[in-house]
Amino acid sequence: MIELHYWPTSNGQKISMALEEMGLPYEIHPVNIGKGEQFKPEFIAISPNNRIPAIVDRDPQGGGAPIAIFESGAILVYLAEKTGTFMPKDLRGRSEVLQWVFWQVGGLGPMAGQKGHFLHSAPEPIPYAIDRYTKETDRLLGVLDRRLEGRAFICGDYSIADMACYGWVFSQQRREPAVLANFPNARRWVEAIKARPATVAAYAKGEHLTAQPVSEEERKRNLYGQTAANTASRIG
Ligand SMILES: N[C@@H](CCC(=O)N[C@@H](CS)C(=O)NCC(=O)O)C(=O)O
Repeated sequence: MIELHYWPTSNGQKISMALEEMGLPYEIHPVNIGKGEQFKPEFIAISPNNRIPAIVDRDPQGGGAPIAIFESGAILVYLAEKTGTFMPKDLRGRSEVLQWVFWQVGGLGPMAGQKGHFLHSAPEPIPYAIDRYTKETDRLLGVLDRRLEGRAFICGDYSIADMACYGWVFSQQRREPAVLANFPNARRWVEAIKARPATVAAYAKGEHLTAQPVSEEERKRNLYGQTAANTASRIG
């Protein structure tokens, strides 16, 4: 059994998508990041960066003590290796999938995340920041679109690279339908992944969680303005 410590954000959903695709039994342990549950000592024990997602595999290959993993890219690779699925085993294929997983966690996710922050959550509009992250996200969507030219998925068959990227493209498209106007390959790819039964199941399992009310003020207090000192004092 795998414990999934998450909240249904783009980073969280990629792991529930993978668990659904792989048919692994898992139980959801919600970490309401708007309420500050990412600072609880029991969560920090498995995710020292106070970020979701994290997993605990109670039945690791070869037995032994449960394994805790944080960082969504590392979790996706772990699950692909555990099941022998959604990542090629040959040198070249594996290397390609890893490159695109790293591209997402180091590029698309952070840039699209900052774009969303400065557009929708910053206390006042900062034109330079909005422009910088909107352009960089657009550039990255162009990279993805070019990669998908003549390909159904990012690296041959559907893989953890697609699972990593999907939520970051889908969540932008949901908020800003025209964002993919110039990217027909990415549009086609998003629709194909959206329709997969595992994607539908993963998103459905997270829906009831976001229905829990958290005031905007509390959410912003918990998510923004974290420093080493104030995070350490919250962890206790
Ligand atoms: N690089 C990390 C990023 C994780 C991340 O940013 N998670 C966000 C939700 S999408 C979070 O936990 N935020 C809580 C906070 O900011 O305190 C990963 O890929 O797992």
